[in-house]
Amino acid sequence: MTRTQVGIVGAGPAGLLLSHLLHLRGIESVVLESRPRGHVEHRQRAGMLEQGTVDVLRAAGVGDRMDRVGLVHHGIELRFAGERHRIDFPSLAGGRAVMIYAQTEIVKDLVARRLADAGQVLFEAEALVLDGLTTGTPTIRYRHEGREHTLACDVIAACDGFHGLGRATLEALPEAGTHRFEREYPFAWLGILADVAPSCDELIYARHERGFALHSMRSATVSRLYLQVPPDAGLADWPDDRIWDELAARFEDGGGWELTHGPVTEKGITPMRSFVAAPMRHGRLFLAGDAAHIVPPTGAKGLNLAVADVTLLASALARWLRDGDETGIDGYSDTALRRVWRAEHFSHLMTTMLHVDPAADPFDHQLALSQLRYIVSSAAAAATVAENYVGLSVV
Ligand code: RFL
Ligand code: PHB
Repeated sequence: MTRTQVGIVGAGPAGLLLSHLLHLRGIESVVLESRPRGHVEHRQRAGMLEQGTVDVLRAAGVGDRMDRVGLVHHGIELRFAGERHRIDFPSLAGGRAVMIYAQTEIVKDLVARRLADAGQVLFEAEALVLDGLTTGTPTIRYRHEGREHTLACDVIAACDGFHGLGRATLEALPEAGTHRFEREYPFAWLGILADVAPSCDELIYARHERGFALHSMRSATVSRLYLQVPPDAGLADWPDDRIWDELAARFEDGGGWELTHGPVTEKGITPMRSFVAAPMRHGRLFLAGDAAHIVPPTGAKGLNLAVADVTLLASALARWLRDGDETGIDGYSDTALRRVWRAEHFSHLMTTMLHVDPAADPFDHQLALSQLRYIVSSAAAAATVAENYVGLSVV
């Protein structure tokens, strides 16, 4: 049996950043991660950071590489019906901007920093059972190097993603009173990484009658692109040539804009889902990040929500564990959920407006087009998209 103040399950961005923020406040933690370090550091996922996320990483002293190689973007393009429209963030959202910096890089920066600070991050350590949640000493039973161990803690933070143990544990306890709110979408995203310079300076979100497409990037030489595909699509259905042809068709603007092709270095399919589990706390177990909520990636909010949750949780836990002040932890779930629901709404709006539901009737199609036209012709409507996209400081 070992002991720590905060036992953290999961070394994704939520768990690693929580551990680092607690360390800065003099609170000790142990992070247990079921997968190997290389897997966690190379899993291709999100890439767009809100201004607030950038500010948190800088203030925590883990923003140097982000500031050196990240790309600051001041707008996005909406493309539909052969038209191109720019949403300008600084003029519409109080001078704010966003940063393109991949989740893989944030995770590498945080792992390096935790290890440099002699933090305990155990890879290939799978949490098996969370116990004693309403006692003064909850425990985590986990398997590491072929043996089972027990970690006794003051608090457990489940930062273990959508398929993790934290939420499953709460859902199996009727007294936790966990509610699920969820929505499935009749499509998925096929994402590629390609060794080619981006064909645009800012992200392009395109609605085309063939479906949605997104042009994002990782650097001046690496592009990240996504296509709406059927929910049951397999990678075998999508050889590289078909992907490039489909992307070119969906980004078509009738005006000579061209998509440059390049070698595809990675491909994956992600289901689309909206999900919230509430409350995000039971006794001494706290959920943060994807463990508690999922958004479809169209609003680029998943990683940003994970960062917002643990920023709140770290200061609430520090006040409690250091000063005995419980107000922060008592308000954690309600405060976090306000931001979560704002992001759920925005992500749902972006998703339904930009994707083509094969079962939708022409009425839905016209509603989506009308919503897009409104956004690109009214400063008030454009500001709604801009301020949600760059992130609201108070929700
Ligand atoms: P993560 O990153 O899923 O990390 C959870 C970690 O917990 C570990 N784990 C366990 N460890 C020990 N014991 C157990 N029993 C465990 N069970 C699980 C897992 O191995 C993992 O390392 O959650 P976190 O930290 O909350 O971070 C959230 C973000 O990762 C997530 O919101 C975004 O990446 C969502 N997301 C995207 N967001 C965007 O904004 N834009 C995107 O393009 C985008 N693409 C994606 C995504 C999420 C994906 N997932 C979850 C399948 C693409 C994918 C494929
Ligand atoms: C990405 O760069 O991976 C990305 C950017 C914006 C999104 C989703 C994904 O909305």
